[in-house]
Amino acid sequence: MSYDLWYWPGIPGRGEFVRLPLEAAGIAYRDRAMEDGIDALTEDMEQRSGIKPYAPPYIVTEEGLCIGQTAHIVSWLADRHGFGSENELEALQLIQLQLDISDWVEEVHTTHHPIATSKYFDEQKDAAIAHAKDFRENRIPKYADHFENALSANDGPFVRGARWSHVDTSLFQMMEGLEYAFPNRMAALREDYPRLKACRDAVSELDGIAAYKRSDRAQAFSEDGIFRHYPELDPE
Ligand SMILES: N[C@@H](CCC(=O)N[C@@H](CS)C(=O)NCC(=O)O)C(=O)O
Repeated sequence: MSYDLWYWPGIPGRGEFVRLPLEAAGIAYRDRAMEDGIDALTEDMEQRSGIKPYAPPYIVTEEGLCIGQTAHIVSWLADRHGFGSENELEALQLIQLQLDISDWVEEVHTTHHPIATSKYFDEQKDAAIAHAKDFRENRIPKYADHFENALSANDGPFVRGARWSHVDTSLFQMMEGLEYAFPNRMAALREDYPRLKACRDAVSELDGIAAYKRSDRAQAFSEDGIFRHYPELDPE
């Protein structure tokens, strides 16, 4: 079984939240726009009929089933491949946490695009500086507290305890991205969140993730993606 993952080539972006559990679980997939280019992605989106994904990332099965929305994709993959939970309450709580991560990702995007997604950062820099200050001071700790608490429910290093889930790979990516975008703020906060650090370390040590990070498939963060480092948004 293999999947086609469609996401904008050249950035980790939201696509990375889908790649990571696929890589961790050793599930075969093709990163179609990385292979065939951005035009292939826009053509694929245009030729779809019926109810379409609103935006990448989306995933397509060999049978042609097409699913969008990052949190929805990884929760569905988790059910199919056993990195969710067989326990109904726990499975629902994992989806809830994954949706919380989606909200957090959107807030990261808003730090550099507080006025309009369609405008450049330089056109909204003053608003971004004000918005990022609140994000650094209030929102990062509030979300981090929430996930530190979730990680305390079991005996770590993952939310479920010893077995990783789609929430852990997404928390790993959040921590990686925040460290890239807000290194000063994250350095100041790091000691306050030992469970998040342990989770991130444990995900990085999963065989599939370690191999992926060594591969040429892994893409670096940049100022084209969701997690962007603008020094004005993370003063010392
Ligand atoms: N909530 C969606 C958001 C998808 C999304 O915003 N994708 C971006 C790329 S990361 C995009 O292509 N957006 C185009 C648009 O919003 O017009 C998800 O989590 O998958």
